Amino acid sequence: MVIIVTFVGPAGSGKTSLINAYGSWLRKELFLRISLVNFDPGVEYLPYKPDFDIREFFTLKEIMEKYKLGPNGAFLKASEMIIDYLDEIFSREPFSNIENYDLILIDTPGQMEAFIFRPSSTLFFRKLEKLSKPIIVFVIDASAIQTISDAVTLWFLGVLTQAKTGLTVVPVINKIDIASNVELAKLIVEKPEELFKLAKNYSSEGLISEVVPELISIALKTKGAYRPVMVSAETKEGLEELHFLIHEAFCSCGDLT
Ligand SMILES: Nc1nc2c(ncn2[C@@H]2O[C@H](COP(=O)(O)OP(=O)(O)OP(=O)(O)O)[C@@H](O)[C@H]2O)c(=O)[nH]1
Ligand SMILES: [Mg+2]
Repeated sequence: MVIIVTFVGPAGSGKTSLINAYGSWLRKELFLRISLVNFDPGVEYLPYKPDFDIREFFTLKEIMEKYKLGPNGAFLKASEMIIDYLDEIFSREPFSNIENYDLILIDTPGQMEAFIFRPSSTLFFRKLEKLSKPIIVFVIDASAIQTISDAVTLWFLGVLTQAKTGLTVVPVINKIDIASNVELAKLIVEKPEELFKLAKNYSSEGLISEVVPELISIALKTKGAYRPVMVSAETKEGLEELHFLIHEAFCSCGDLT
């Protein structure tokens, strides 16, 4: 059964680069049949050749001009348009021939509030669910983690993605080659309970010291059995662990027939 992985994460976290690196690695090392799909109408340059590209239907630029919108309004419009075109999109490669592929990797825009956190994404994922059990890889940018609250808020966006979609979400910490605070990033992966203790003793005053440990305890409750992995789309380290994690998440939430 095909594994469909949607890469989600804040702007610039490395979704596109990671899909490119992971897709190439899967082809070269495991000889798997991989299809790459672009759902970001705003991207100007893609490092990979997609089998399906939403820009064949519309681009952000066209929407901005046609509807006289700014970039954010145009992203909102684009996510509504994806739903209008849903049947047509799913009648195209690779969705029309999923038996030809082992994995389909889907790229999404970083403007999560304009797609993932909108009603459109529910319809999109319901459609994917008809093909296979969708897995979401949530990409966290290690170079954006400097403090405990950075670590927790980015991690928590993944928890919210899980709450919104109801799907299995595996967090992945990307850009470890340029991590701002590698020890803190590592804590999410290796000892999230430790992060909780640190946050409890957080010297900062007021709400943060109360809210942050609460957020961590919710994240811990919802994290499931998967240990996040640390990767770099640039140096390619961690790609094997990422594959193992995706496979594990797929096997434990769907059947393999
Ligand atoms: N050093 C380093 N840079 C990275 C890594 N992954 C991505 N980048 C860089 O980070 C920037 C953003 O990467 P993208 O792959 O475009 O990120 P994205 O999440 O697809 O961005 P949006 O689609 O705009 O949300 C680019 O300059 C990449 O070269 C990494 O692992 N290490
Ligand atoms: Mg991108």
